[in-house]
Amino acid sequence: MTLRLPRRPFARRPPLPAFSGKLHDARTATVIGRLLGAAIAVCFVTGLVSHVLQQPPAWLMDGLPARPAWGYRVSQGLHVASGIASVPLLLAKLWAVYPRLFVRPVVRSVRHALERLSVAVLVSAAVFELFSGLLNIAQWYPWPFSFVPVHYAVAWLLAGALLLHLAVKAPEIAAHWRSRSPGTLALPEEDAPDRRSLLAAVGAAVGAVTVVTVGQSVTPLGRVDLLAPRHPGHAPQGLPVNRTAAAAGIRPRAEVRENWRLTVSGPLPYALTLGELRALEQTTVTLPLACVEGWSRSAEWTGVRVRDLLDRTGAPPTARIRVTSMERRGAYRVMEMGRTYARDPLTLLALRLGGEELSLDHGYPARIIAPNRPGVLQTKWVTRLEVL
Ligand SMILES: Nc1nc2c(c(=O)[nH]1)N[C@H]1C(S)=C(S)[C@@H](COP(=O)(O)O)O[C@H]1N2
Ligand SMILES: [Mo]
Repeated sequence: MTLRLPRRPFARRPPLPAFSGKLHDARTATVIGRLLGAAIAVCFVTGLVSHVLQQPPAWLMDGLPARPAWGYRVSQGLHVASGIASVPLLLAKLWAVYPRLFVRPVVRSVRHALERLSVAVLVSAAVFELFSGLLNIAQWYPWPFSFVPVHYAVAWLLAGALLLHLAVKAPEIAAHWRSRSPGTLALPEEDAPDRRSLLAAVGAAVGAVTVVTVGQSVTPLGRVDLLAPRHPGHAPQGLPVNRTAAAAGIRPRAEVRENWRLTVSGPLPYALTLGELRALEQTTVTLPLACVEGWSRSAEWTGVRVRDLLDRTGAPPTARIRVTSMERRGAYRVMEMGRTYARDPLTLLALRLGGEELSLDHGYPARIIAPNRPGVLQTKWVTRLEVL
């Protein structure tokens, strides 16, 4: 008598995951893809805003809007929040489509090869942007290139690959844009409750990562700001310090007080001591410091209007200026400011923060504070203004 063993189905090698498996279908990919696409679109547009405000092309320099004063805070807050929300969305999307990434044969035709290549570019660019952006929030740069130009260039690569992907997938996206009532088309409608659970879980993940990080720019949520690298309120004078005076090589306060002068070069150049600067008309404004890394906080600043300093040197109202810090080297030592900011009544050479003299870390004896500008351009330890 012979004993017949049943053939073991997976004896050699497990079959590749089937595309028909639960929730690895086009409807799930479309629904998650829509949310991910929206988050990436917000992230891309706000990223462009940030880039233009930081490094405007020459022709735009004098046309940048200084209002609304909170504009950059909102735009950059959205940039960082949409980027963080994209992380769980991208993971869910990759999970939904991963069987497609492992199809065999690897390449079926030229068209298929190009399509797979574009998906490879899309996925790598998306992973790179989210990863480098997250590390930038933490101010950790474990790579040999400089963050801004590379993050910016790859954003365009991502945008291009995404548009191509949308074009290639347009028929499939259109077919699965709406859920169909059972029976109208042979779709696996029995998956609908599972899909709803998946979407609820993804939604909860997006909500969770947002709530624990967005407090770094949305002050009322600061208390639940558990995972953001900075709590904007927990810092000297209520504002975080990215670059300390020690790191910038600024001398001790007493020495600065002795030797510091503000020089203003224009048609009628002049120099002022700190005492003379304090004797000029002082203005108090409430403006946020909005760091490109996503933290932001409003504060009350007191100082001399830049506009008044420029009038004193006889600068024309169209003048653009260059601001130089005492810092000897560093990416933010020198900053240029277009006409709209220089003439704005809210733009100050600030001497005080929250009613107190500026601390050395916050730019003592004088720093720039202007509306609707990235934190990187709010130059600290200012010593020279030049009319260009
Ligand atoms: N001279 C100089 N100014 C600077 C910087 C710098 O490195 N050097 N950092 C900028 C950045 S990135 C930010 S967000 C703000 C932070 O200001 P705070 O340290 O007073 O909070 O200062 C800006 N001004
Ligand atoms: Mo910053």
